[in-house]
Amino acid sequence: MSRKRVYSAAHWGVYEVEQHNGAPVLHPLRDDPSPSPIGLDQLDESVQRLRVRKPSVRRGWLEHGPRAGGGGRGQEPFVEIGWDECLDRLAEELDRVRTEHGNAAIFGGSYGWSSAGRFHHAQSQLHRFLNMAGGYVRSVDSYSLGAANVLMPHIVAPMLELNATVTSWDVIMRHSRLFVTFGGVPAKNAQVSSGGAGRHRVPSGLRAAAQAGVRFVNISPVRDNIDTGGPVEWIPIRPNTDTAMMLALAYAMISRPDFDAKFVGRYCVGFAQFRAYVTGESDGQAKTPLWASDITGVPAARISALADEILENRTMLNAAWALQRAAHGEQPFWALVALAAVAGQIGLPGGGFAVGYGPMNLMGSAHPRFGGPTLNQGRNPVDAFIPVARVADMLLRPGDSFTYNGKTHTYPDIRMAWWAGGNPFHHHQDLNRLAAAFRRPDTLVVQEQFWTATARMADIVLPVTTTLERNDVGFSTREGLVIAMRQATPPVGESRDDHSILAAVARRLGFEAAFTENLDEMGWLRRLYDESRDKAGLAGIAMPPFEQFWDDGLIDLSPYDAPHVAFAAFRADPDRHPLQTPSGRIELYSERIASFGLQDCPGHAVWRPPFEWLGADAAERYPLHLISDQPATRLHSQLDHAPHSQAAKAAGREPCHISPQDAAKRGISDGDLVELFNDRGRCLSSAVVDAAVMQGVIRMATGAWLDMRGTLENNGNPNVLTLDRGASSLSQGCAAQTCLVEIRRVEDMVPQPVSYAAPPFVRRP
Ligand SMILES: Nc1nc2c(c(=O)[nH]1)N[C@H]1C(S)=C(S)[C@@H](COP(=O)(O)OP(=O)(O)OC[C@H]3O[C@@H](n4cnc5c(=O)[nH]c(N)nc54)[C@H](O)[C@@H]3O)O[C@H]1N2
Ligand SMILES: Nc1nc2c(c(=O)[nH]1)N[C@H]1C(S)=C(S)[C@@H](COP(=O)(O)OP(=O)(O)OC[C@H]3O[C@@H](n4cnc5c(=O)[nH]c(N)nc54)[C@H](O)[C@@H]3O)O[C@H]1N2
Ligand SMILES: [Mo]
Repeated sequence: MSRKRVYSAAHWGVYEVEQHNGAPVLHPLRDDPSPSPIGLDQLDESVQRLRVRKPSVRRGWLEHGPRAGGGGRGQEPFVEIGWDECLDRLAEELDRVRTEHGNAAIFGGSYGWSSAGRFHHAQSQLHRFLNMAGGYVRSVDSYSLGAANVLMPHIVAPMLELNATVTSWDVIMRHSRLFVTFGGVPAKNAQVSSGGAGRHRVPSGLRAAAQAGVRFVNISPVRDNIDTGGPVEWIPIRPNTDTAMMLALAYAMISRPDFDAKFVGRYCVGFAQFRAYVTGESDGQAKTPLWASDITGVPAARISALADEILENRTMLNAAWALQRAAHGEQPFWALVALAAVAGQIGLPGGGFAVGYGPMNLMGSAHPRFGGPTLNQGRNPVDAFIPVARVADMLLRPGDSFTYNGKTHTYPDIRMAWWAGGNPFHHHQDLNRLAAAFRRPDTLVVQEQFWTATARMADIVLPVTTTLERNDVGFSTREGLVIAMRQATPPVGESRDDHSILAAVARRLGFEAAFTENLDEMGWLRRLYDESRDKAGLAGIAMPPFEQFWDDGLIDLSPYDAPHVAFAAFRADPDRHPLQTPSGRIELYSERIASFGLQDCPGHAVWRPPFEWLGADAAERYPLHLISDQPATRLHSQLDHAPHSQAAKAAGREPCHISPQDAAKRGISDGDLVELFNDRGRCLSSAVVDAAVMQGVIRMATGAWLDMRGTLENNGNPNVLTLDRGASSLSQGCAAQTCLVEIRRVEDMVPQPVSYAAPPFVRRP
C-alpha cells in the first residue's frame, strides 16, 4: 500500500517524516541528489535534552523586576514559573517601558535565522506583535550582507535581486570556459537556503561544469572550499586583500593595447574616474600587478596572466559573501563588479559576475521565481533603527551618533530588548563586549527552543516549539518546492509556538484580535498559501488549492524551470531594461556615494587597508589572520549539540585549522590543545595541521556554543576574538572576517571538561 508522504522543511533541506512505533523518524527527501545530514538528528535525545521546557525567569528579576539590574544576567539561577504568571509579568513590563520611556526604548530587531516555515517565522511574529504594541527600534540589513546590502543598490542592484537572478548552472556548464572565484564555492554553505532548501544542486552543478570542460581558479586563503571532482587551481591570497587583486586585474586589462571600452561606455557610468584611479592618474599609485602582489602575496605574473585568460575566455567571476563581511567590505564587491564590467561579459551566457555561487543553495537555480507566503508585519510607528551589527554600540552608547548610508542617526536608549529566533551570543563579534552591553537594559526577553548562550543571559525565557511540533508552509525563493510542513510530534515540555505566545501577551494588552485576526494556525496557513498562490498565478505558475497541497505534501515547481542568464535583458537593451541605480547603468563611479563625502568609502572602488590584516603593524603581535567561516556540520549555532556537529569536534571542542609552517613554528602538532588569543579575548580549540590553509591564516568555523570559564572560552567560539567595528561609515556592516590572533600550545593547564548544559535552576524562593 502506498501511503502519502509527510514532509518537514528546514533551512538545510526537506525531510520525509516516517512514524516508526509511534515516534517520528527523519529521512532525506528521496530525490535530493546531495541531501544535507545536518537535520537528521533534530529529534535525537542529545538535542532535546537542552530544550527550554517551561517559562523561566532569572531569580533576581523574578524578585525585583526591572529594578534587579542586569548585573546578575548569565550568572543567577532561573526559576520555572507558570505560563499565566509569566505572561502577566511580561505584559506588565512591556506596558511599563512604553509608558515610562516610549516605544523607542524597546529593541525588537531580533536578528537571526530562526527556523524554516513562513507562518511561524519568529521575527515576523515578533515584529507584527511589537508594531501593534506601539512600535520598536528595528535593525536593518544582515550579518550576512551588511556592506553589500547598502552598497549594491547604489551601483548595480539590490542583493535580493542579485541573489535571485544568478546565472543558472546549466548555462555555466554550456557556456562558461573559465570560472574564477574569490573564496571558493563551498558546498558546505550551499546546504542551506533561508526558508527551506530544496534539492541540493551545487555539488552536481560544480561537477557538471568541470566535466563540461570549465576551468576553475580559486583565489582564497584556504584551498578546500571548492570541490569540482577535477583539478582546481588554487591561488592563495592574504585575507581581506581581494580588492587589490581585482583592481590589478582591471589595470592589466585596461592597459592592453586592444582594450575594448565598448561595454563600459554603453552599460556603465564613471569609467573615467575608475580608470584614473586604477592607472594612478588620480592618486599617483598605479594599481599594477606588482603593487597588488605586495599586498596580496599573489605573484604579479599570475595576476597579469589571469587578466588575459579572463578576457580570452567566457568567464564567470564569483565572490563569496565572506569578502564583504570585513573592514571596507564594500570594496571587494564594488571592485568585482568593476572588474566584470571592464572584462565586458556581463549579460552574456556564462560570463559576468556573481555574488555569488556558494553562500546558499539558491544561487544558480533554474527554478521559477515568485512571491512566497509572508506574514504581514504591519507598520512600525517608531523611526529609530540601527544597522544590525551595531547592537553593542547602541546598548553601550545611547545618545551617540552613527552614520549610515549617507545620513547621521542617534542610538536610542534601550530599556527592554526582546529576541525571538536569533542567537546574538552566537552571531555578534567581540562577545565579551556584547556581554557588558547586554547587562545594560532593564529587561531582556528571549523566546527560544534551546538553552543557548543568549537564553542564559535573559531575564525571561519563553519555551518555543520546533518546526516538527507545529504546522507550517515551507518556501524559499527559487528552491523549486512548496512544502506542507505537518506537525510530526507533540510539543516538548510546556513549549508553545511564537505566535501563540505573542497572542497571549497581546490579549493582556488588549489587541489579541488584531494580532490573530481571529484565525487559528490552519486558518493562517490557508491565508498565506492562498496569497502566495495568487502571486504564483500572476507569474504563470499554477498551484493547487490549499486542501490538495496539504494532502499531497509537496508542490514541485521544476516543470517551470528555465535556464537563466543574469543581466541578459539589460545587455540586450539597457534603455528598455535599465538598472535601478540612479543612472540606470552600472555605476563604476557613484555620484551619490561620492556626495556622502566618506573617507572610507569614496565614489568608486578603492583599496583601503583593513583595520587588522597581515600587512599591518598589529600583525607583529598577532601574526595570524583568523577566518571564522560558516560551519559545515550545523547552521550557525543551531544543532551544535547534535551528534552530527559533535562528531566533527576534537575532545569536544571546535577544531582550528593551521598551516604546517605556522604550526611548526609554535611546536603545535595535530590534535594539540591550543589557545587562540588577542586583546579582546581567548578561547580553547584543538589544532588541525592542514596544508589546505595558507601560511598566516587560521580557520575556525563559527557556531560552537559560547561557554565562558572566567575569561577563557572553553568550546572554541571565535567570536570572543573577532572585532566589533562597522565595515565602514557607509554600511556599518559586520566585519567578522577582519581579525588578527596568536595561537599557542596549551601545556600549563588542564582544561575544564566541555559541557553543553541548561543553566542552574532553583525553586521559587
Ligand atoms: N565570527 C563570525 N560571526 C558570524 C559570522 C561569521 O562569518 N563569522 N556570520 C554571521 C552571519 S552571516 C549570520 S547570518 C549570523 C547567524 O546568527 P543567528 O541567525 O543568530 O544564529 P542561529 O544559531 O541560526 O540562531 C537562531 C536561533 O533561533 C532559534 N530558533 C530556531 N527556530 C526558532 C523558532 O521557531 N522560534 C524561536 N523563538 N527561536 C527559534 C535557534 O534555536 C537559534 O538559537 O551569524 C553571524 N556571525
Ligand atoms: N552549513 C552551513 N551553511 C551555511 C551557513 C551555516 O551556518 N552552515 N550559514 C549561511 C549564511 S547565514 C550565510 S550568510 C552564508 C555565508 O556565505 P559566505 O560568507 O560565503 O561563507 P563563509 O563560509 O564565511 O566564507 C566562504 C569562504 O570565503 C573564504 N574567505 C574568507 N575570507 C576571505 C577573504 O578575505 N578572501 C577570500 N578570497 N576568501 C575569503 C573562506 O575561507 C570560506 O571558505 O552561508 C550560509 N550557509
Ligand atoms: Mo548569514
